[in-house]
Amino acid sequence: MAQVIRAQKGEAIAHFQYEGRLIKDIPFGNGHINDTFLLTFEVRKMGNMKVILQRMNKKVFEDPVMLMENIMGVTTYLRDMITKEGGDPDRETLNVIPALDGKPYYKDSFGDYWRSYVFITDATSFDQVENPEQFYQSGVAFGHFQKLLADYPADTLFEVIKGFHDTKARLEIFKKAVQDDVMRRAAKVQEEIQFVLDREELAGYLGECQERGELPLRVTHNDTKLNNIMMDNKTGKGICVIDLDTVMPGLAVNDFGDSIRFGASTAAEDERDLGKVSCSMELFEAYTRGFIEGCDGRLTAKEMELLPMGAKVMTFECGMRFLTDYLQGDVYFKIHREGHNLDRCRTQFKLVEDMENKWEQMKEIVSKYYDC
Ligand code: ADP
Ligand code: GN1
Ligand code: MG
Repeated sequence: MAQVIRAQKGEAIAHFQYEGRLIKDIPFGNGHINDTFLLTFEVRKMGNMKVILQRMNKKVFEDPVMLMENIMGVTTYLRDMITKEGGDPDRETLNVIPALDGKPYYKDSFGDYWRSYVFITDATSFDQVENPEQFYQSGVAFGHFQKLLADYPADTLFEVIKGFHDTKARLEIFKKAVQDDVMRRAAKVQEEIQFVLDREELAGYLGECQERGELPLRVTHNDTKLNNIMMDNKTGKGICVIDLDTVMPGLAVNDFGDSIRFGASTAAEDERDLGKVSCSMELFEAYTRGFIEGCDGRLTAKEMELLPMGAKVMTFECGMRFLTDYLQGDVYFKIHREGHNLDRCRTQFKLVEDMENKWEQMKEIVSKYYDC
């Protein structure tokens, strides 16, 4: 986060509708995309107020204004739905703090866009699952999120990143990165490159199902990692789905799959000791049960059937994206050490292999919940 110039952040802070005196400002969270800060303000006798301030990643998000329009649309809708359900909309969805001019973002003099959210207190986002119950709860919350947005007018959503989960298109980008080999790294990763080429057919699988009308396009989150959900410290429930940058029309099986690739792994996404990495069937089952419950009957039989495929394809796609970024010189995902993206790619491919070995078991687990 060293690249965030203090003056730049200071300028942004001065342009939001904050109250009180800033007493603490620290980098926050483990996201790979935005620069996130936790600010604490002392508001006279009312005590301290915490907010999240983010510099949006301008390489990743080419149109932050439209992105914020999506987020305003979705969070306003969610507030309404949560209120109708008797929930607490101040805690159960993101709440945008406007800039002084009333806009949901501030554009600084360096051309960077900033936004701010109310900090969700007494809740935690986890980088690794601690127990199956916790993963089950995150499944309920992501499934419920999908249910809440089931009738949201999908055609009003701007496509923030074109072809975000178009695995086939990502395969082509990967092949070009191998061919261009701008960092001269391809020779070192022949085994990983071959891993992708041996599984090319995976890339087109879900897209083709959708084209044939077998899978419906829904409003989906598209980045359902465990650390994109706040878990309530007291109840242990998934209280709020965050990181709404990529809410777009997509496939429910991909939302399911992205959670599995991150949360059902027995190790961290960037673990170097691959001996520690596997796809836990206990965790897979816990999430499956929670997600299906949260979706509350909205999933079609075909979607149910393809949940394991969603897990395999999302893990394959993510590994391929990490490898592409490694080959391109680490221009997309934030890295914290040399070879970080390669380490991440290797855990994903190890998981894909493990899923291939456990394929029948994964299908059996899903079929147990068909009638929920
Ligand atoms: P990125 O796109 O970089 O992943 P996120 O929006 O997910 O950015 O934010 C990064 C981290 O910041 C999250 O994983 C979470 O820990 C924390 N965070 C983000 N928004 C909030 C919020 N409103 N309240 C509390 N923590 C938050
Ligand atoms: C990024 O923003 P974050 O860290 O929650 C990425 C996801 C990847 C994930 C891999 C906008 O998620 O697509 O699956 O890293 N988000 C974007 O950990 O590209
Ligand atoms: Mg995130």
